[in-house]
Amino acid sequence: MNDSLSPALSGIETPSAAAVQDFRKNILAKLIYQVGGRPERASARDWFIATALAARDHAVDDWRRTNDETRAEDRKGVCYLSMEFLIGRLLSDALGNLGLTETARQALAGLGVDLEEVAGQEADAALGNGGLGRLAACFMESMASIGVPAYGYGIRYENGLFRQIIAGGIQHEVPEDWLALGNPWEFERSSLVYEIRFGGHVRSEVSVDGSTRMVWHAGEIVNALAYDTPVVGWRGKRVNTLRLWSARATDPLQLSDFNRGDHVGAQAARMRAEAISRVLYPGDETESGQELRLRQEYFFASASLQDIIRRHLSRHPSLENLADRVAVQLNDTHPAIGVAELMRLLVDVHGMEWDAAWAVTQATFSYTNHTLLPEALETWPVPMMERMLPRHMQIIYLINARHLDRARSGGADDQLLASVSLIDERHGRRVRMGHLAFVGSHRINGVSALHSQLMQDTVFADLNKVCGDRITNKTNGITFRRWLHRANPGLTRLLVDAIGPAVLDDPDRLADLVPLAEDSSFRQGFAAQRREAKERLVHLIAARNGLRVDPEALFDVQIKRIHEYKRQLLNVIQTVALYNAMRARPTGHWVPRVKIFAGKAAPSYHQAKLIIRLANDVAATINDDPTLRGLLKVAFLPNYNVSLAEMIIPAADLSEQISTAGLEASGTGNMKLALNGALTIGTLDGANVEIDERVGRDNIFIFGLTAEEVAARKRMGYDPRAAITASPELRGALDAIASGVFSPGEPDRYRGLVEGLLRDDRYLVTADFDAYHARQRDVADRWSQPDAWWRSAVLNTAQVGWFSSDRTIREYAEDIWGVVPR
Ligand code: T68
Repeated sequence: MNDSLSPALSGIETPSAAAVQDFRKNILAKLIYQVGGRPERASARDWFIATALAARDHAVDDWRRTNDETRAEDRKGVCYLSMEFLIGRLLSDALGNLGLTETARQALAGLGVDLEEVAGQEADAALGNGGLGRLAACFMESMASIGVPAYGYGIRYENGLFRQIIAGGIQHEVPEDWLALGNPWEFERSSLVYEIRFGGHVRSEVSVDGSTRMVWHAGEIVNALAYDTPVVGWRGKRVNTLRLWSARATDPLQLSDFNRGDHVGAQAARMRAEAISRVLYPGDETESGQELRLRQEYFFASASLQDIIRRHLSRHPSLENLADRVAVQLNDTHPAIGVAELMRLLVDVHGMEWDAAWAVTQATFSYTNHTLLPEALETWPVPMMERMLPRHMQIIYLINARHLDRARSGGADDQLLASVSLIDERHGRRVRMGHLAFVGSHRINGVSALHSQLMQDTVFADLNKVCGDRITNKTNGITFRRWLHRANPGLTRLLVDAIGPAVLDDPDRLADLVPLAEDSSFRQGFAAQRREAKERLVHLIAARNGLRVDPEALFDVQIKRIHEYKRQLLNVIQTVALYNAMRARPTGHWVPRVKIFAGKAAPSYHQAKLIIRLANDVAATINDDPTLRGLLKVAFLPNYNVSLAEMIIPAADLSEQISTAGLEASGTGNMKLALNGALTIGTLDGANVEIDERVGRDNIFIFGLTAEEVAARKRMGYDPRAAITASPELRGALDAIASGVFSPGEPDRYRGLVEGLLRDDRYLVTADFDAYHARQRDVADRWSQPDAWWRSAVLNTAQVGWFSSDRTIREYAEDIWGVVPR
C-alpha cells in the first residue's frame, strides 16, 4: 500500500495562479474539516485523503451535470455487470482526466508537499484477478471519456486480490486490506438498499383474480447496500457511476442468543450474510466455497437488476420498453444468473407474460465470453441451485424447455439437443451458465478475432447453429489515458512535441509517427525515454529484490497471471538454455539481458505455484553466478498489480506473449506493452494476431504452432519425446532443472515437473521450444542493431492506436447496445 511505487505524474496543463490557490484552499479545508488533521503534522496519507477529496469535488460537479443531462434527454444507457473491476489507484487518473494534475502539484508544492509522494499513498483497488477485471476498468473509463452513459455494477469486496509475498521463492498469500485507511472516492448510499433472497421453497398460489402464480418463500434475506464511485472521463466530458454492492445482514444480532450468553453464535447469521462481499474469488475447491461464489453471483446480479428496474420505473410507466432504454452487458458468465433473475422480476414481481418478458430479456442482455478453456466454463450443480435459488431453477427449466422445443422443431437430433441444453447431464446434472447467458442474449461476443472465430467453430458451434448467428467479435482495447499518458508521461511529452497535442484526444494520430521512425534524432529521443523508465525500474528492482541490474541491458518482460497455458515455463526453460549456452561460452558475445517476471498464481493452483518457485530458484542461481559477468539477470517482482504494471510497462524492451495458440482469448498486456514501444515475441494467439497485422511482421517476433496446428497435433496425440530428442538445448535445460541444478538443497524438487512434461505436455511447451529459442536469438540480433531496434519500437507505438478501448466501446455501442456516444 504505502510502498515505493510513485508514479511520475505529469500534467500537460498550465493552470492559473487563482486555480492553484483555490485548489490549495480546498485541500486545506478537507485536511482540517474532514480528515481532522493539522497541516504542520499531517502525514502523506492525510494529504492523500485531503487531495482526493478536493479532486472528488470537481468530479461531483461534472457528475451532477452529466446525470442531469442524460435524464433530461432520456438517453439510453449501458449497465456493465462484472464481478470484477481491477481499478488500481484513482488519484492520478482523476486528476489527469479533470486536467488538474499541474494544479494539484502546484497547490501541494505551496504547502511543502510532493504530489508524487501523496499519490503513492493510495491503496490499489484490486477488485479483480486479471485481464477480465482490468478490461472492465478500462471500459468504464472509456465510456465516460467518449460519452456513453453507463453504470458499472459489481461487488465492493472488503478484501480484494491477495497480496503476494515471495519467501524462499514460494508464493504466500496475505489478505489485502485496501479499505483499512478509508476510501475517499466512494459515497455510501444508505438509502439504496435491496433485499436479496436465498433458499426456501416455491409454492403455486391462487391470487385474488383466480389466476395461479408461483410464490417464492425465501429462507434467508440479505441486504445489498450501494456504494458509488464517480468514474471521470477524459477532459471531464462525462462522469459515470461505478455502483458496488456490499452485503449487510437484515438483523445485526440475534439479541436473545446474545443475552443468553452466546455472544459469538448471536452473530453467526450476520457473518454468513456479510461473507458475501468479504473476498474476491473465494477458493472453490470446497463445496462451501462454491456455494459462496454462487451466492456472490446472485447477490450482485439481483441487486443490480432491481436497481435497473427501479430506475427505469421512476421514468417510464412500464417495463415493456426496458431494452430501448438500457443495455445490460454480462462480463463473462459470472452475472449470467441475471437472465433467470430478470425473468423472475418481470414475470413474478411485475406480472408480465412469459413471452413478452423473454423478448425484453433477450433484447436487454448481451454476453461477453473471455475463455474457451473447458475447465473455466462455469457450471453449477442442479441440487445446489435448487437449494439456493429454487425459483430460478424452475425458470431455467422453463427457458430450457422452450429453447429445446425450438431446436427440435428446427430439426435437431438428440445429440445436438444434449449439446445445446442448458443442463449438462454427463457427470451429474449441472447448469451451463455460458449456455444460459447465450440463450438470454441478443449478441454474444468474443474478445479478439481469433477467439470469436474459435467460439463459433468449437465451444458454441452448436448453440450458434440453433440460435441463429448471434456471435460477433469485439477485440479488446485499453485506455490510453492510464496506459500511455499517465504511466509514461515522458514518452507522452515526446509524442506531443513531435506530432502535436491532438494525439491526446485521437489515438489514430499516432500514425503520424510512422515517418519519424526514419528520423534518427526522434529514435534517440524515444530510446532516451525508455532509458529513464528503465532507471526507475532498476531502483525498484533493487529495493524489492535486492538485485542490481544494468539499465543498458535488454529488459525482457513477462507480466501476467501465472497459468500453464500462458507458458511462463517456456520462458523459464529458455532462460536456462541461455544460461547453459553462456556458461559454455563465457567469453562469447552475449547481449546483456534482464528477464523480468511478475504475476500471481491462484492460491490452490499448485502447478502455477511450482512454476513461480522455479522462476525464483533459477533467478537465485543465475544472479549469483560470476561466470556470466552480469550479462544475464532474472528478477521475479513480487505482488504484481496495476501500479506495478504502470512502472514496468514503460521500461519494457521485449514483451512476452507466448501462450499456446488458441488458448489466450485476447490479452491486453500485449497491447499496453506494444503501445509503449516494446517489441513483442509471441505466438499467433488472441490479439497478438491483430497486433501482428498492424505493426507488420518486421516489427514483431512471431513463432510457434498456429491454433490450427495445435489442434492437429492434439488430434494426432502429441508425443514430446521426439522434440526433446531433436533438441540438445531443450534437453540440456530440462536435465539441469530435473537434476537439481537450481534446487541443490532439494535436488528432486522439479523432477516431477519435468517428468510431467515428458508424459503429457498439454500446452506444447516442448513443441514450440526450438522456434522460441531461435526467435530469441533474432531478438538479440536486432537489439545489437540499435537503429533497427528503435525503428521497430517507434513503429509499434505508431501502429497500435486501434487498440484504444475507446474504439472497442464505439463498436459495442453501435453493434450491440444501440447507444450513441456523445
Ligand atoms: C481474460 N480472462 C483472458 N479471467 O484470459 C484474456 N476467469 O485473454 C483476456 O484478454 C481478458 O480476459 C479480457 O478479455 C480473465 O481474466 C479471469 O480473470 C477470471 C476470473 C474469475 C473466473 C474466471
